[in-house]
Amino acid sequence: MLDELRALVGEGACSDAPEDLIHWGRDWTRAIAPRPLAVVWPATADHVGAIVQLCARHGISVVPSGGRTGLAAGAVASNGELVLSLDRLRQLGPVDALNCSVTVGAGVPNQVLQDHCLPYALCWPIDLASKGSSSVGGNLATNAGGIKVLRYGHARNWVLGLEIVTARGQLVQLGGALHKDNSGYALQQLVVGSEGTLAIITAATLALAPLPRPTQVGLVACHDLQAVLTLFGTAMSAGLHLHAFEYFSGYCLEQVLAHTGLPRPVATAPAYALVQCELRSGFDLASWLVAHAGVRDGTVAGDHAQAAKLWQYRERITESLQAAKPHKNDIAVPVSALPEFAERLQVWLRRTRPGWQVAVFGHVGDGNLHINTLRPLGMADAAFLDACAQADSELFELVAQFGGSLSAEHGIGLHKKAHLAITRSHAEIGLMRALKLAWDPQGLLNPGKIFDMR
Ligand code: 2HG
Ligand code: ZN
Repeated sequence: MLDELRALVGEGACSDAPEDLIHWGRDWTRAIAPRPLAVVWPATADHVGAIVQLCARHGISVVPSGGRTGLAAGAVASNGELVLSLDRLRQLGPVDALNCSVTVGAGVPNQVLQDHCLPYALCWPIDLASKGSSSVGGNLATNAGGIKVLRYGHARNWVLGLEIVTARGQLVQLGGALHKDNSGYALQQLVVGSEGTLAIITAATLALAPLPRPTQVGLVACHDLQAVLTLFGTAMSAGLHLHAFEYFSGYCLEQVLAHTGLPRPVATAPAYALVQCELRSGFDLASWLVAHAGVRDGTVAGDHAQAAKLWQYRERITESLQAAKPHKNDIAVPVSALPEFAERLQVWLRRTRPGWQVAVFGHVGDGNLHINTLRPLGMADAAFLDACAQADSELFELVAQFGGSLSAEHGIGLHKKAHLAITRSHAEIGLMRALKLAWDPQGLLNPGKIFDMR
């Protein structure tokens, strides 16, 4: 099989070296050990098709692989699969400024795409802390969210067409550059967010947005999470034209300061909010924030460079926690239910994780909280994982009571599939299984991710 692969893609484009297997066989998660058969880096979509056909003949499963910044083990190959990296599919098509669209290869990093569109005063408005390394294909396969969902929505809102390779190795174009196309099922939307289980994305035609109008960014220290949520409610009712409204706890900021060496931006507090809104004449974010009860201290960026610095306190939380291998939750409830849910969450955390360090942060403007639980000193890895798995069921039951989701934006991957039925009905999961069977009858593409077939 490996000889055939090498003959197909070239000697240097396929590896089974132990260090490659570890590096390419996993994403940002660390709980499951990578154990792929090999890694292959095709140069063209036709190669991708031929590789899938080869795998089908040999009965080898395929794990499609993008920038591997995912947090749900959706790109982990732990079971002798072939890792199929889309890294070399980096073609950048011309920007169609009139149609506001561009076609790019799946391996193009998010930031490279943004730079490509900038001269046309356009952007692909999916903005992520991992934009330097996450790729367009991965962003779409996981329907990535990020820090501007409040303003622009998820990745799926910004895709027009997809080029895919099916589980039979067929290259198929789904949709095109059309902003309006009501001719039957929107199959490209089915592939978006399917985490590589239905097809492999090789290229995408993306919808682009005009560059945002100038914005103001402020970082404020608040009494608690409830004060942050009240501030958000007031901002919404005041019609603040929000682009982002983010929360992080005092503990998160301390971890970022320790990890990055950045200076303390505002007075120490239990909770912080990062607010980004459009610059409108007659509105001054600084005075608006100061006038708000519950805000202890704050700073508003004077220019673009200062705004980018303020964002670092929020965007660098994940990397600051990474060394501690935290257990991650990524839940969502309807935004209006967040204040009551947050109240119940705090009580639940105090009861189930007394004395544990828990980093809570997230996109409160989207009803999305990230809960990172750190392993207490002296507790063995296995005991920690067991305790977290048990706590997860309780947490997701609570989320379900509020009509929420156990994964707001990171996806299900291997990590959350055991709990999927808590917030998705059996009927829904049954329909997902039927689709998987129709698209991938041999179960070759990213098997075991999202749900098992039985
Ligand atoms: C973020 O919002 C990312 O920074 C990562 O979604 C969240 O590390 C996490 O739990
Ligand atoms: Zn997030």
